[in-house]
Formats: sequence, structure tokens, C-alpha cells
Amino acid sequence: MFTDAFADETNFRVVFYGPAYVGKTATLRYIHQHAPPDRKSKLSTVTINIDDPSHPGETETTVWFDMSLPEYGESNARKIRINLYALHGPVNYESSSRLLLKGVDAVVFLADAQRARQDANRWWAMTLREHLAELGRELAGLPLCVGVTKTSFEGSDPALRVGNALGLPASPIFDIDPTTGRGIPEMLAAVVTALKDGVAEGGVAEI
Ligand SMILES: Nc1nc2c(ncn2[C@@H]2O[C@H](COP(=O)(O)OP(=O)(O)OP(=O)(O)O)[C@@H](O)[C@H]2O)c(=O)[nH]1
Ligand SMILES: [Mg+2]
Repeated sequence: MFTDAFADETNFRVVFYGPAYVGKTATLRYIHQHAPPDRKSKLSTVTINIDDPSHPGETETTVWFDMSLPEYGESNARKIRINLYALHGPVNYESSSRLLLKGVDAVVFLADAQRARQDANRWWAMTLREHLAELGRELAGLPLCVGVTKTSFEGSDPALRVGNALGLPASPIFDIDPTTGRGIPEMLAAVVTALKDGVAEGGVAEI
């Protein structure tokens, strides 16, 4: 989180995290498409240098945009802006996840409802915990929401069952579909509520 005094905004970093092909980019794209034009940056890919001395010069790609959320009121007496990030495409290096999660304020974990993907969901949930630990952070206490995609596919389990099997701390679970937007506004609202709850009341004091 950082405050931008010039824009009078509090910025939160929200990371969308989960297995390959679960729908991270499609979810970001849906949120971006439905935000008013004057409140958002372009949806962009950003190439990052991976922070790994054994693989010098290697890069990975993130997808990113930011948007202001005046409808959610204020946090610390400033308007709320969220910066949404996800890794994009094949993830070859663990250090890219750690870079992504550095300074994270909230995580949206996306899980794939297809039964064949349950091991992948759990593996990514485990790596989320591990990367945060490497960064000196704990999952408990970090605002967290779960979005379950592809629930309408053949061979899928219901969202609650998928979400509850991840081994993550109890958190709101949403049945989402980034191709139609089902569940996404509700999930976003839960993320922002959790972010606001995490910031102590009291406003900004000049010192
Ligand atoms: N019908 C349907 N399609 C979905 C759903 N969730 C994801 N998809 C599709 O699954 C495909 C993969 O989605 P992406 O958004 O590219 O997934 P990703 O997590 O960004 O994938 P990587 O960046 O490669 O890890 C896209 O064609 C999405 O439209 C869903 O709930 N329903
Ligand atoms: Mg992607």
C-alpha cells in the first residue's frame, strides 16, 4: 500500500494468483472492460527481470492495470485505487511469483473447478504460502478471496468444494466466469471490503 498525496489516493496492490490457464488474464480483462474509461490505466503486459542470479537475463511477463474506486468511499481519508497484477503465460521461475507478491495487500486466488486440475490448484495454493513466507509474510491476516472458474464445465466440482479443498485460510469463495462476468463484481467488492477492513481507522495525520 502507498499513498499518493498528489492524487489524494491510497493505492493497494492486488495480486491474482493461481494455476496456468485458470482465467487470471480473462478476469483482469473483464474487470478492466467494465471500469469507466476515465478511472483506469491501459491493460498492459509488463516484462519483468526475474530476481534469480542463477538465471541472469531471464524475464517473465505480468499483466497489470490500475483503477480508482470512488464508489467504495475512502481509506485513510484518501480515495481508493487498486493496482491489479497477474503473472501471464507459462511461469518458469519461482522468483517471478515472489516479485509479484512483494508488497501485496490482497490476494485473489483463482482455482479451476475441473477435477483434473485439483492437484494444480493445491500446488499453487502451497506455493502462495511458501512465497509469502520467503517474503516474511503470512497468509493468515492477509486479505484473501477465492474465485472458482469453469464450474459449468463437464467434470467440474462445485465452487465451495473446490475452494474449501485448497488448504487456504477461510476466505470468501466466489463462483466466477470471466467470459460472462458472473460473480466478478461480488468478488471485487469482497476484496475491497477486506482491504478497507485491514487499514486502521483514524485517517492521515500530518507529522
Ligand atoms: N467458459 C469459460 N471459460 C473460462 C472460464 N475461466 C477461464 N476460461 C477460459 O480459459 C482460458 C484461459 O484463461 P486465461 O485468462 O488466459 O488464463 P490465465 O490464468 O491467464 O492463463 P496463463 O496466463 O496462461 O497462466 C481462456 O480462454 C478463458 O476464456 C470460465 O469460467 N468459463
Ligand atoms: Mg494469463
